[in-house]
Amino acid sequence: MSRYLTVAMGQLGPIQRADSRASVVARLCAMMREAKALGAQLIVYPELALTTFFPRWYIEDPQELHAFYETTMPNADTQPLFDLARELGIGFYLGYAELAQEADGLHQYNTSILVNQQAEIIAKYRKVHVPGHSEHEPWRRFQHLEKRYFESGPGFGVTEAFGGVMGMALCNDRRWAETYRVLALQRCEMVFIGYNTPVHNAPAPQHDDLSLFHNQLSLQAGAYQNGMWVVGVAKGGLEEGVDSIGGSCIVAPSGEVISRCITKDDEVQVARCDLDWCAIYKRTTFDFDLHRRPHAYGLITAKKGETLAADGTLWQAAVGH
Ligand code: CDV
Repeated sequence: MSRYLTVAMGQLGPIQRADSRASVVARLCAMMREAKALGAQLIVYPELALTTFFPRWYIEDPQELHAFYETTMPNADTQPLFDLARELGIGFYLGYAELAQEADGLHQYNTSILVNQQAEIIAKYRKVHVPGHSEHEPWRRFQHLEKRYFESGPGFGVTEAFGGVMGMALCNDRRWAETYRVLALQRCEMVFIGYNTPVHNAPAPQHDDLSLFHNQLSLQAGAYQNGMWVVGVAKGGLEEGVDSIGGSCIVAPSGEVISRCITKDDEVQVARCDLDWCAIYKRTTFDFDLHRRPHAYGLITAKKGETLAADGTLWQAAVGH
């Protein structure tokens, strides 16, 4: 049996600070038309896809900062994207900065939404692994103030849509094994992950040459070890003087990359993904019910100086307790 879903990556090139939302939405719409022409049922856009990656700046004025956030979705600027999606009958995943008025006040999240082919928002995800730092660190070439500008979201969930079980994550989430596993434990068959990743990693510049490798390594491992499709989509290129990786790709449950972007600009690539391929892995090597050993993974974590014995218990004799 086959359950095909044709998915497009809508990779973005840079968005400069002076670029209006309207101009960005026009770029997203152009890619949506191209995706439709290529037969896609869904297009995946990057993280923070409506603005420049503003956490690279230390911004003290709340009004100046909040200009980068959306308070409603859709809104006047993004409505054309929703209208086009409805006209074309194509779904989309979109990342943006969210300013949410909640009972206890204003909250800031790094958010993505999943929109169906009728242009209805069917799921919202708020980034869990918020990286970077929260105070101004002038020694860096540029800041990464996500911890200042975004709270961590509540967790990972799945949505039945597009003929399968879909999940969402954002950027740094893709480096964490837990992201994929928590989704896979909920039967996830395909996860969408938008990202913004500068080539330069200020706390660990020795990793700069490995940025693209680490991106792909994470996406491929997550796909294979969980028997799921992974769609990773970048905003790349030289944005406000900061060079970010591209490398958007679609990874099959086998861990193989079956489609990839080759530029760091606006670029659409598609893949025809059989959601039934997940079962080949989920029912064999990664049959969780049959082979996982949760009791051995331990609620026990070794602290510094302690050792875990083979059965997962703390081997206290080794440290003389
Ligand atoms: N936007 C991100 O989450 N970026 C992070 C790094 C560069 C801090 C990432 O893991 O790619």
